[in-house]
Amino acid sequence: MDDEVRTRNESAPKQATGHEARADGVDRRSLLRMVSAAGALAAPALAAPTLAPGRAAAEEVPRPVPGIVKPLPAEWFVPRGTNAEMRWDAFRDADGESVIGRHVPVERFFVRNHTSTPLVDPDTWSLKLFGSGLRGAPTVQDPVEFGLDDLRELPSTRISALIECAGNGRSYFLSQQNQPVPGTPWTLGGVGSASWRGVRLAEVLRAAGLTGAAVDVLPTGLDPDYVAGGTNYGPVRRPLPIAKALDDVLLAYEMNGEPLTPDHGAPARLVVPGWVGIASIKWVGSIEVADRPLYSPWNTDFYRMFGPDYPTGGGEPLANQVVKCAFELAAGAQLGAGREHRLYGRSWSGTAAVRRVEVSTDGGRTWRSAEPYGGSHADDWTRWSVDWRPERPGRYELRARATDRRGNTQPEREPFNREGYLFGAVVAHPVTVV
Ligand SMILES: Nc1nc2c(c(=O)[nH]1)N[C@H]1C(S)=C(S)[C@@H](COP(=O)(O)O)O[C@H]1N2
Ligand SMILES: [Mo]
Repeated sequence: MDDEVRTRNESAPKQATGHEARADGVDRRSLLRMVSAAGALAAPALAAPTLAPGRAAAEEVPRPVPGIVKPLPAEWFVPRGTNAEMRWDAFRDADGESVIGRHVPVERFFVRNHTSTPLVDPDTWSLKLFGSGLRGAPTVQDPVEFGLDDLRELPSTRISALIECAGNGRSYFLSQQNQPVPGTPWTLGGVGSASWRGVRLAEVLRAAGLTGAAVDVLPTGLDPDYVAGGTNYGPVRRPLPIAKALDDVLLAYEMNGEPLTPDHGAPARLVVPGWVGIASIKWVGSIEVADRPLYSPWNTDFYRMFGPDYPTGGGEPLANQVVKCAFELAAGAQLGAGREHRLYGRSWSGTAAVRRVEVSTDGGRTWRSAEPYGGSHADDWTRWSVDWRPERPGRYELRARATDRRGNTQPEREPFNREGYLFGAVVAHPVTVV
């Protein structure tokens, strides 16, 4: 099934892995905390935003997700296994004032980790490129290497782009359609927009000697192997077709104007605009460039559509995200009767800029247009608001529905797929008017 070349460099990163932890009789949680503290001393530029010096040693600091380095205050995040979901009600303070602009601050950005955040030393790290799609076909043992300084010397580019998990919205398969699906039960907080700076992957590939024969590239993460259901799937890695790699993919080393932090891929990650989050490999250690199609469990077993409506081996590997909307409001929020409220939300699509957003405050019977603000970009979300004056107390269901410039819109019901990927149907948002 899996005929790829293994690209793991065993000697490369310092990781907060379970192996070392168990060998020393220290549990993984304490080890990560210790390594994090050491990292904060050794690499202040990377670790400063994640752990304040005074807090690193404090045993009582709760870590709701042990594999994540940054603090996860309950007002901002919902812990979900190895991941942390961003709360949409954290976009506004108690008075309804906006506290988040176009970009989500790094400390509030959702985290999706298959295992745990590795601490990679930026001084000894290098990106290793090899394979049959490069001039001279360098091998994994003798790759073309770029250190962080080498990458910074290449022309840099800044983009605004969303990262969104393919499973974002998965919980609505069960809650709205009565279809149980396995996997992280995200509501709508498995998404975030940031400004990314780095070097275009096309630039790096060309500098490494890209040939016209290249078909696929395979970036591999330096995080610990992903083990599930008794199977070791190896390090997180997913092939990317050369056309997308050369189009708009960024090898990012900055997020919102600061060096990447450990949880978001330091020292460098891919940002693959419009595509499922798994394409945006964090902590990239190597990239194979091949003159033939490449495979890993992440484009064969995972991140394809499976189910009665799909071929036996699954649909094509997932690429673009679907259209979605979210209100900057808690589920079950209370609003005063007989008063004018301004409801805020954001809409996005993995295919094109959002063209229209409609909102219903009566459970989907009537719809009106929301007012966009702050511009609309293909790789980013569109912010909007709508005014609503509910006269009578009671329970209401808010709905928002977006359409992008290609005409993609949100259905009432999402066709089932076994893993619950790409839930794009209109989401009912309950509120209580008091
Ligand atoms: N190496 C590596 N890269 C990874 C992952 C991972 O677990 N390991 N998770 C992927 C998934 S599924 C998503 S949705 C995004 C999440 O990026 P974030 O944690 O910065 O929000 O990273 C992707 N890149
Ligand atoms: Mo994801």
